Amino acid sequence: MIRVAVIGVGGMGACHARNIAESAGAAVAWVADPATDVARALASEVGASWTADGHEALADCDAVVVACPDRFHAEFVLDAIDRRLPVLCEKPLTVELDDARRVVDAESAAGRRLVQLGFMRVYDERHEQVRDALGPLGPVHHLRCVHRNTAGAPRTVEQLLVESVIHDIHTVRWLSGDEIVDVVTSVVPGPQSSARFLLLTCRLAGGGVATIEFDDGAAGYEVSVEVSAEHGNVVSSDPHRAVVRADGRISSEIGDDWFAPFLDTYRREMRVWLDSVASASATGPTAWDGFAAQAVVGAAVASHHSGAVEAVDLPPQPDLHRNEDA
Ligand code: ISE
Repeated sequence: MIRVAVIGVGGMGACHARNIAESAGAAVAWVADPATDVARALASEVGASWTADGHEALADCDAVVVACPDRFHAEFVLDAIDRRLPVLCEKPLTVELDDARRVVDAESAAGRRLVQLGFMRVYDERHEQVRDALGPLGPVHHLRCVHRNTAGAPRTVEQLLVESVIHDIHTVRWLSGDEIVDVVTSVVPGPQSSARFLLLTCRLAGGGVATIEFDDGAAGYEVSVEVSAEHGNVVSSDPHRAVVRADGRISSEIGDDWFAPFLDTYRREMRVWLDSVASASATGPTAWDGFAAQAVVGAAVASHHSGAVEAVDLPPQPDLHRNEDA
């Protein structure tokens, strides 16, 4: 039985804890969060012990899920690596690039992969279909990600990039198999000092280009991808929703929630991670993927301020993360 400590009881922590509780061969040993009432309730629901101190939980478990607020990710991932515990960390890996570098270095020094990063689009069937279809189509010429979010509280350019667009940055790297070498960011402002719409134009190391369109105040939540490659073009399928013909119109519901469309994806992500813990061989998105995506965010923020094309400066990739799924 794999005894997992879940750090953080927000939406993602609770989702992961419930998925673990329903998984064969695994149990939630600890739920750790200072938000006592919510944490205690979740702990009793999934049959776990509760603590306010995540490090106490790490001292008594076989594996860790880090789903606390982004700014605390690095602290817990580094502790997990130090204890040689496998860790599934929610995206983003960290908020600061230097912290992401520290995680990559610590894992390299440990000499084996311990971190799986929560870039969960890679476990989403609609994205997997695109990846599989691209296999025989040759080099990517243009990759287009469209990410329509429904407005919550107004957010800054930096928040949109770190909290949301980072998914699309990973999708670009994963589907193209390329690093992003430079980026230009265009912003349509929202109310006060918030941002409403971002367009990132990225050059890829292999000569292709990628564009990421992100709307934080769309009419409904939608994520899609379209890829033009040397020998063909692939467009992700629509999520299945009934098409209604009534009153002289054809209509289909979009939905405004980012969580519900991915419930199966989170289950699959958890199953893959638990299997990798059981076989002591981490798979999936790496700490390097988290670092590289964070470096693109840094260049995109710089481009927003300078109005110019900004290079993404990546150090050499450590051997440990080479030849892994991007
Ligand atoms: C949210 O945190 C997610 O992870 C969703 O997948 C993403 O689409 C959304 O924009 C984020 O805010």
